[in-house]
This record gives sequence, C-alpha cells and structure tokens, in this order.
Amino acid sequence: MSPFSNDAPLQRVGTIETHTGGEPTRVVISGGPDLGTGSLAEQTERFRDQFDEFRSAVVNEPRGSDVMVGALLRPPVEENSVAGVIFFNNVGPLQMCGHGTIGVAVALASLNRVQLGRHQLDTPVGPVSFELHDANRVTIQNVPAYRYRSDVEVHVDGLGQIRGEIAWGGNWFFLVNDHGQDLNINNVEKLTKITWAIRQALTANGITGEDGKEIDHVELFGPPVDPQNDSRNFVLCPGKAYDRSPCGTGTSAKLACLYADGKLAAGEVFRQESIIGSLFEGSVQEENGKVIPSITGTAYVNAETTLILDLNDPFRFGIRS
Ligand code: PYC
Repeated sequence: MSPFSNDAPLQRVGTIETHTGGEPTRVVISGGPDLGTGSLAEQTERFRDQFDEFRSAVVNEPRGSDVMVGALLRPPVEENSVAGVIFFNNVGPLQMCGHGTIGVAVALASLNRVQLGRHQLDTPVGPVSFELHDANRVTIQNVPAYRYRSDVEVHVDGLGQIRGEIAWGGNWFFLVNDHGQDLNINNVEKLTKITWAIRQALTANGITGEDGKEIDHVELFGPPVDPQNDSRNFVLCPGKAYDRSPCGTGTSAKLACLYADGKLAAGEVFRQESIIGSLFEGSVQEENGKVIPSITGTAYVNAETTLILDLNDPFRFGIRS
C-alpha cells in the first residue's frame, strides 16, 4: 500500500488492534507515512513535524478516542531488532509505551512476524526487548529506569502541598503516594481532575524531569483491591486520558523508586494493579549500575481494520484539540 500523503483522494491504513489490560493499541501495519531513515528519535521528530494529521487521523475521534494509543511500525534500525515503533496518542508522539510494546508483540505474533521467544524492538528512547511466552503473554525489558528526585513538594490549588517523586521509566512521571483519594473506577472524574491539577502545578512551578524535560504523566498509588497484589495505581496520560492498564513505563518508574528506597530487591516480583483491576508483574535487574525493569502483561487482538481517509471528508484527519 502506498505511503500516506495528505492530499491523495483516498488513503487506506491497515491496522491490528490490541488491548493490554484494557488499554488499546492501534498498530499501524500499512499505509503509514514515509519517515525516511535515521534513528527512531529522528524519525519521530519528522513524524511530529510533518505528519501530525496522520497521527490525529489514526487516534482521534471519530475513528479513535482520547484513550487510543497508536503504534506506527517502522523497519528495524539496529541490526538485532525485528522492527521499530513510534507510539503516539491524542496529543503527540510518546517516547516509549509499555502496554503498547506488549500490544505490538502480540500483533507481530498474530501476523507470524515473530515466534515465541525474545526479540528486540527499536523505540525513540532506545532498543527494548520483549519475550513472547505464548500468543498473549509478554515480558518486556524496558530502557533503564531511575528516580531523579524524591520528596518533591508542590502546591496544588484546592489540594494544598502534595509531595511526590520524579522518575523516568521511558516517560517522565510524578509519583504520589500520599493523596487521600480512593483509587476506585467510580472516582475517575475526580482522580483525573486532581492529577491534571498536579501536572499543571508542576509546570507552573518549573518542576521538571532531568535536563528540564516536561513531566507529562502523573501517577497516584494506593492499596490493592486484590490482596494478592502489591499496589493499585491511577495514571494520567499526557492528553488527559487515564491509563486502563497499570502503565508499563509508569510501573517501571515505580520499580526504580522502590529499588532506590531498598523496598524491592533485584528479581523480586512487584504486582501492580490498574484502576480497572488489570495487572502487570514487574521486577528489576541492576546492570552496569542501571536499573533495568521487566514488565509482564497480556494483550489480545480485538480487531483488524482498514481505516479510510477520504479527501472529501472534512474530518478525515480526526478532531484535533
Ligand atoms: O504503558 O507505558 C505505558 C503507557 C504510557 C501511556 C499509556 N500507556
């Protein structure tokens, strides 16, 4: 299928749709833009600068929704990789996506492009690997994670002083344990409001990740509902949607914080439950002084589609905010 061009009369975009613990990933397997060569980080810049209409067409309404995460498959860059991938959501590209990597692994398996076992995938923040245990169960080995700052206080209007940690897990997170909120699915409107207010307060107060990088994910933690698990979370994503899965990069950030506090030993399994009760199992290894998180979860293929972008359709590129 021809690569995307934004003035062609009719564009067809082939996808495999998966969900990982309730969080969707729309994997683009054909009809995507020509991003040229170079690192995935360079290709992502081209995607951001020149093909934002394509991003919006794939994930935004009326074809998608705020919660949809896109995954554009690219040829591998590194010698040992099976593919490259650029993740994106309702507001732009994501640096890395854990639930999405599990979804991509299951989509590639459904296409017979990978067999059971371990494979490497290129992302804008470096290669990650995934191990396909069966058609649905996958363990990803993420990029190194670390806690950047602990005991960070920020004043949030209506909430007062909120204390949290800043950590990298493939995206930048602000992690809050002490918030007094009920992490219940019936409470998502309030949780969204609160986490959005925290994010805005971080920006307003110039609180960032390393090198001034924007913290665009906020994560609240509380006790699990299932006593077999260790924790429940609520994760607010950059475009104001909450993650239905426990968030692979967010769980990686949490593991790095626990490890830094001596609350998690290398190889010990931490069971992170999402706001809808889906589960990731995480653990860390230390390699060359860096914390490497592994996250295990399951994804299912729930559709194979052809998206149609008709030049006559005024909303062919989606509703952009
Ligand atoms: O699983 O890393 C993740 C993720 C990031 C945004 C949505 N999901």
